[in-house]
Amino acid sequence: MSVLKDKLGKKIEEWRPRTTKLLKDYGDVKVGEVTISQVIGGARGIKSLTTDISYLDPFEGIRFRGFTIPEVMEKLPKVPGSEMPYVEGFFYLLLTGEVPGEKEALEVAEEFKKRQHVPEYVFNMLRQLPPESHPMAMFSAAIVAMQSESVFVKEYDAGLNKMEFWGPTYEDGLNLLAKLPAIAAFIYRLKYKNGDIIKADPKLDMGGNFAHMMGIKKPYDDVARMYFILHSDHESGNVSAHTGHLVASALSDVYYSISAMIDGLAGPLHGLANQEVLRWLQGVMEEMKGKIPSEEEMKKFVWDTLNSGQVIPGFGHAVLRKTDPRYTSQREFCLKHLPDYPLFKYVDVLYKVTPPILLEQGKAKNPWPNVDAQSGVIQWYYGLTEYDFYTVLFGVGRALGVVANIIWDRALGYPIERPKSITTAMMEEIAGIKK
Ligand code: AMX
Repeated sequence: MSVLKDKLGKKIEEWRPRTTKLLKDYGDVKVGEVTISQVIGGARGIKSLTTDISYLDPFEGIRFRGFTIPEVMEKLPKVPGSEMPYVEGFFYLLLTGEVPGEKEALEVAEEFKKRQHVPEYVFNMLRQLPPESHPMAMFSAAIVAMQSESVFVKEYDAGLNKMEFWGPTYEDGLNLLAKLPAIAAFIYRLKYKNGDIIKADPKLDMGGNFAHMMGIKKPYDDVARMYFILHSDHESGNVSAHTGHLVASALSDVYYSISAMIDGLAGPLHGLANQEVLRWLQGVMEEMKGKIPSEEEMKKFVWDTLNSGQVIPGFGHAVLRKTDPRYTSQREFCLKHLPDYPLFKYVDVLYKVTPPILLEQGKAKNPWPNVDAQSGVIQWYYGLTEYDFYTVLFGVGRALGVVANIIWDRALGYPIERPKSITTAMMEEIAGIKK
């Protein structure tokens, strides 16, 4: 058994009694109340999910296994010659809650390498899709196409004990994660580089190999590592994470669950916002004929968008009530590597003018920028200007967190998810509205 799986097995054995005790002895203890605005309003803020992989504080932002983003970047072992940690080491942290040493990170990297071969039928299938297919549709299709590879399905069909479900889920999860960079890079090269595919380099780590297969030089390997880590997890109620968990709760395997997760991420209010930000900024750039707008000029673009009934992409959040630390990390990267890049200056002016305008408009509960406001600029700077590909990068990262969650879902025996609906008439009655 691999070091990671062995360690995880021990953690699971230690953890199970905690969940069992809560359920058995404290199952009736209330954790909150539900209001009509929450029922109509997308279940916002209802505490009805549990995960130990990450926690999102509205004012502090995300913590992965208790660590802030700067702590993660500082504590995890770095790829030699790079500023950023091994993505594989970060996955070890997400799964086990322990910071790996270099030895453990390298062992996970080896595990991924062993599993990275993508079956040829996936590439053949992608080649058959219409050329106008969105990269997210291609990505989702490629993942679900591999469903017949599921180890979980084979073992389940052979009569697997419920306590053992997590083992083959782990195998499926690692098999899939290891293949995602090659699939993503294939989609990119097929769609935008005339199908000129670059083969994987077995010597490289996940981030390094991805940059290599994309055909983008250093320090894009570090951009890839940073990007996958930052986008990995945001507790479990956001659309992509929740979709992955929900589908997996029916004991659908990791391929079905992650494909569905990708579909949720593809919406403009969620992952697609990073593409929308770039599209919006390009519109401003065209109107400004490339000149950096003054704050007054930028204010006009923002108000015009709001007055035409559209959202400002990259701003606002359902949980956060401050600037997203994922935005801040990427901003720091920009300040270090591309401080004078015109598109970064645009984002900077946008950052200055938008929050006060959203406050003045008085609708958005959070006027501050989220992860998506900054990420496209970095990609653009390193030559990845095909912005409808950006959400695929988000998807590779998000899969790390969702796979970790699904493995733990199976380990702790979380049941099929099934919230209850009520009718409008029932709510009117609860509210005491007289007919
Ligand atoms: N621009 C304009 N209006 C906004 C806004 C923004 N950036 N953010 C929120 N609002 C509006 C909402 O549309 C809503 O208007 P309504 O009352 O007319 O329906 C009102 O403010 C209240 O919304 P909210 O409670 O503050 O936000 P929410 O929880 O309903 O939605 C989010 C959160 C992210 C979908 C929303 O802020 C938004 O649309 N932002 C722009 C798109 C974006 O950046 N999405 C990416 C989020 C991060 C991610 O998942 N990748």
